[in-house]
Amino acid sequence: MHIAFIAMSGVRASSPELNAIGMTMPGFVERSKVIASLPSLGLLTLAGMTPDSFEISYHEVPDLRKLEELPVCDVAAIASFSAQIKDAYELSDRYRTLGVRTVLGGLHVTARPDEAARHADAIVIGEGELGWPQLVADLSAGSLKPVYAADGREFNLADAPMPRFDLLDIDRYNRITIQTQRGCPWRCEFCAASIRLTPLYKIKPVARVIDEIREIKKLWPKPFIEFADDNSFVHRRHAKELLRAVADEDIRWFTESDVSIADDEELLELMREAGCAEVLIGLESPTAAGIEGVELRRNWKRGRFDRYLTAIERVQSHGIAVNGCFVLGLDGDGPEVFDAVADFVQESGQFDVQITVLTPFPGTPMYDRFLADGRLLEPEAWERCTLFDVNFRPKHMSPEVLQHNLVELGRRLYTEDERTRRRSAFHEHRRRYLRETRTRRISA
Ligand code: B12
Repeated sequence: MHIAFIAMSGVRASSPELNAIGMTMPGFVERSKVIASLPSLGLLTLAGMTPDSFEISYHEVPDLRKLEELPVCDVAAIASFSAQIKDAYELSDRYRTLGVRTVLGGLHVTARPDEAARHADAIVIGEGELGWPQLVADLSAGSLKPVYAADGREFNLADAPMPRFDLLDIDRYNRITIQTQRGCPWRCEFCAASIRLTPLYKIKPVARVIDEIREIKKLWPKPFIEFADDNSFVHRRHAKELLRAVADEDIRWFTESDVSIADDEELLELMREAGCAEVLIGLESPTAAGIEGVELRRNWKRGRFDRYLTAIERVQSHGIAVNGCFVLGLDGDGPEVFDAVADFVQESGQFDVQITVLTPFPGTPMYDRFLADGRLLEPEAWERCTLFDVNFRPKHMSPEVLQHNLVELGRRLYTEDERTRRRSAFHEHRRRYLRETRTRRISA
């Protein structure tokens, strides 16, 4: 029996204005090209749990309209996030008319299982590793069930399978993803990432992570790796053990973490020595009013806000570039936020900046609140869940003003000059740190 693992991939935006700018601005183009070529780690992981008795293959569908032929298979296991889920449904429906059975899973399916079940022979809700072994056993036994749910069970990352990186045409990728942790201690109201799969903060044993890196290096000797983590290094002991081990692997890598990494000089030094090139940090808003209440557990990000600038300098002084992310359209922010982001980026000296619009993803408290308040423009327009398309009524501006000013701010932030200025600000942070360290050493 042949299982085809098919990822709806590629990055997109619906707004024509944004698509126009995206194609011209160097900074914007570069970022989307980088992330667009990431493989689906979710599917490669499930492929790693599939018995050898199955024939398997891996495919990516950046644009369903351009897909000439459906990959030949007996079972299609299809992955997508919300933005492309309708394409995933259409692809699944087409397979089923041809008598091919289909399986859907992932963040969106977990948030909208009833909707997804209408388009598949089986759905997997929650962490895929929990449902997949039973699903493939049922496929072999000819007793496939419609739903495989986690039902409160938690997958232990110590049992994580080796993702099937060997299924990839490695030259197509400028980064490969591995996951060192899952979950996050914080509860940002809009977050639609792995906290929607597990309420826990889970770590993968260091030896397993190193095994995965070595598996990738068999295909790509000097890889650039993206940790598909939502918040690396929260567990400090695990983090430092991991970084000491990664340092011996001679790789360069990128990850996402919260701003508290700046508190720990030893951690920053270990990140640098382990080859960390850039860390993406969710700053969310350049204003105290904007960040107020975003993190639901204990307003944690508001508590860190006053130290954002120091934190960025401290991380960059260790030669680690910071990509600070801002979410535009938060309830505490008005039309002044666009200038505030530009001013903050200027003052912070951060190396890179990512701007997205507040996006009420299904399965998030924010989606439910906006739905209840009648603030969603089109409640089920999942194709607008791109992080770049406005799909709600902001509190202090119109949707049109938000959409237009996102593009205008993109024009200001992603010019060649701005990128050059940011690059030299980043290097200045490092030079200043080295100068101070030297002076301290001499005067000691
Ligand atoms: C890598 C990545 C990508 C890659 C994806 C690679 C690919 N080919 O699929 C690319 C660059 C293509 C991408 C594109 C986009 N992305 Co993106 N991306 C990520 C990132 C950084 C890591 C995801 C990851 O690898 N997680 C690790 C794996 C192991 O977890 P997983 O995918 O959830 O898979 C597990 C389960 O969900 C389940 N599962 C998943 N798929 C399937 C399928 C089946 C059949 C089964 C049984 C189980 C199953 O099993 C897996 C193991 O437990 C996350 C941020 C983050 N840190 O999570 C954002 C993230 C997932 N992306 C996001 C968004 C918005 C986008 C874009 C819309 C951006 C854009 N404007 O184009 C597009 C959407 C494309 C689409 N298909 O819909 C949002 C998604 C929110 C949501 N709920 O929809 C996230 C959470 C970022 C954010 N901050 O909000 N992205």
